[in-house]
Amino acid sequence: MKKKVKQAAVLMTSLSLLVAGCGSGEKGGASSSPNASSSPGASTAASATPAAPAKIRMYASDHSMPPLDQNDPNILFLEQKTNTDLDLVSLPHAQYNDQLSLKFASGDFPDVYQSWSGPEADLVAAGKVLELNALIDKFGPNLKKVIPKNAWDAVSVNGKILAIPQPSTYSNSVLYVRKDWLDKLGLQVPKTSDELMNVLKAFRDKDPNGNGKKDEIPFSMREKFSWGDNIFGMWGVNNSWTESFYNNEVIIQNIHPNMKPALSFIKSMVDEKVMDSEFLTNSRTVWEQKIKSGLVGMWSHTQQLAWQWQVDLDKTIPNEKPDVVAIPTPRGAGYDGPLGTRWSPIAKTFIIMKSAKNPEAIIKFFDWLVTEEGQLFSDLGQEGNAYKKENGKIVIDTAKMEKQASFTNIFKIHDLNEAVEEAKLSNPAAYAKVKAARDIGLKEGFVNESVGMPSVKNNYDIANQFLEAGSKIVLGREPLTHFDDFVKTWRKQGGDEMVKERTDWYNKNRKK
Ligand SMILES: [Ca+2]
Repeated sequence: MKKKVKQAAVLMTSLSLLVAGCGSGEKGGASSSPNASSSPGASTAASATPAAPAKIRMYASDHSMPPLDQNDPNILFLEQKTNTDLDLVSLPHAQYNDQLSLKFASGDFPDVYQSWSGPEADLVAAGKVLELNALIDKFGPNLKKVIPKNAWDAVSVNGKILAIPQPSTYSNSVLYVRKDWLDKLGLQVPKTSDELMNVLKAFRDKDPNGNGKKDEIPFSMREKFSWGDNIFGMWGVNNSWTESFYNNEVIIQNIHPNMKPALSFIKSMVDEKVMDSEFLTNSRTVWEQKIKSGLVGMWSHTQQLAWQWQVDLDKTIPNEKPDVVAIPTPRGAGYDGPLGTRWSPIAKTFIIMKSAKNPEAIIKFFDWLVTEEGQLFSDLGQEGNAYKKENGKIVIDTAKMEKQASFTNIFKIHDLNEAVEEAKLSNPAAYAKVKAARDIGLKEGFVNESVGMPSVKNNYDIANQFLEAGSKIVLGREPLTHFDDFVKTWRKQGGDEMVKERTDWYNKNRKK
């Protein structure tokens, strides 16, 4: 009970701040009477008087950062630029979906709310969600220009656009290699799974760290097969929740037949002792420690950290002159489909309710955010604060930029602004490394059909059952054929229902 009271108090405070913000805003007395601007008399005062700011009530995640004040200078600037009166309610990230559900269940709907996918199926079924096609055609020219088709597709059902997506054009994870080790041993970047195995064996045998000890860990990954994405990705599958349309069914990739060659390859890595012996249990800390101490030759990780890994290793093993580079995912033997990791074309989304009072203004609001000016603003705030322009180049004050991360997390609706990304990094070498990793990520990746699908009613313990069967296979306690038994058993114990549920949804809503 006490907590509820406290929340109400916070809400009251933010509302009163909003009112105060309006009163002291550039429009002065006009806001005291919401009807003033629509009365015929108002237009006689000055023909150039703009329309009253459109009120927009928005729910968004706080992205685990301090909530934004309604008087935050960036919010005020955004309101002024878009002629809106924004009532932003940021909800705690960890309970975001629960809190949203509670609000919706009690009939408390905003004009627009943030999500990470298309709207929940029950909201759509209840007719609560606004279809955006016509509005975007009319009021969203920049949205149409900046957001690619695959991102729109991920938030569309039967061609009806049900959210504004923030696009994400690259896949999650790339393969990193100690290029200095390759060079030292006269090795080429591996392009196939066989070449990869040869490189890993050379790392094992030829003392690339030069300490006279056979202490190298050619490849490392983390507990429960995590961060092994680009090993699985050599055969176009993924261990984290990923679904694909295969053989007229939508299946979770843990039961995809391509898992067999992937698990078989991991088994050979274990047999050849080129895989970290603790790969099934490594915590993040232990795994990072091994890489930073210069023992690991290759690992899979998010491509955004291409420069961070270099900085970390420069710090911990400067004498070895480490060179961390991202390389394309090698092609698995016998496989000819797309490589890399599962790929989501969207980052976050904004869903507009049918009850929204100013849908046109909401579309225009997001349309401004993806203009070149809006992109710079949502990334870096107002010019002269966290950034300035010198000879046409953006120069960033990093400390100030970090202070406005809360704002960026909520309002950034573009993917990456190249000029900003370049300016964020300390030097051209850093940018080159990050760009190279991103370019690999851009070319790679396969579609994850679960993006934009409703959540499953029951997953029939797929993750644990895969982990158990997969571990037994790669450790040699069961033969590779055990995979077929695992699939059969899982399907029989309810998995078939999940496959049917997903396939039915796909056929009804997505099949072309
Ligand atoms: Ca060594």
